[in-house]
Amino acid sequence: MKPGITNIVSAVDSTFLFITVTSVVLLVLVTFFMLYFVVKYNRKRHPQAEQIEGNLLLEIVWTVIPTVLVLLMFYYGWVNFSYMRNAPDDAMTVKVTGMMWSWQFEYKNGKQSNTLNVPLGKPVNLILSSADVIHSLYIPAFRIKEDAVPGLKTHLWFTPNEIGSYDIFCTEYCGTGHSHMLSKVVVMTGEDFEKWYGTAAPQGAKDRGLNLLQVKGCLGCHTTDGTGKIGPTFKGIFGRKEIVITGGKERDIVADEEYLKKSVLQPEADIVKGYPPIMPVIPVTSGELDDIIEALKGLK
Ligand SMILES: [Cu+2]
Repeated sequence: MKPGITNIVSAVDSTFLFITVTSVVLLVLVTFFMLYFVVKYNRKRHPQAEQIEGNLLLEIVWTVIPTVLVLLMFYYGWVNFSYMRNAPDDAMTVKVTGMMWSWQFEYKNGKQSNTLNVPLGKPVNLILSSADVIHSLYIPAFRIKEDAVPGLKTHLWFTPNEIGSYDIFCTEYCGTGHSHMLSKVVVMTGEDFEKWYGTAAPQGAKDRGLNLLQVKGCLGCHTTDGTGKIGPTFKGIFGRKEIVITGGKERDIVADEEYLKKSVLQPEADIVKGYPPIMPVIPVTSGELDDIIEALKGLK
């Protein structure tokens, strides 16, 4: 860790401020002199053009000053960038998976969540990957952003310094649900975090299923309150009559267990009329699928 840098937010902000202020000062200076010379050397005052040989001192000044400025920009950029790329050894590791269209966070003890819960003051090292296409995890409050790429592990770290809840966005256009790919970083006290971290996984098929609907990102596209989103609502789905499109032909079905299972495993097989055929295949075990069906039966 480089001395003098205490956190990523101030490192990014100070570099950004330095580059912006320098650029604004130069813009004002250049514009001022441009207008000044337009007035000073206009044709009315100088009907006869004259040859100006040059000025060695002036040329040295306008070469050296910008060179020093861009070297300083590089220096600050490099020092702060290398600080941002190297997580401290005591950081807590969280696995992040981007998928169409949700974020899944997995902790060391196997706990999964669709919000990033972290304890105050402890560095967090995120290891990113993607289950389908390229996404990009962006946490503006912490000034960090990194792509989540299928088949590749990328990383990102930060230290949360204030209790609160902060937005997470996907900043790589990843399809129809891209703008719904939102989540939160929830910064809590160490005590609250330990309590949350230690909570056992939900018991009972229905509760496990409801948790899976969250964690697997289903609720990114399907609601449980009866309103349509990107896909049909889960409310009252079990036993509902639907018109689906199968291989280009409309047919009537009843959403029974067999149909629901098939819709998870082969989302493209039957498309409910009026919805786009965009549901990705989300990896589930057969046990998880049974729990999900139990949860769907309960959403009346
Ligand atoms: Cu995305």
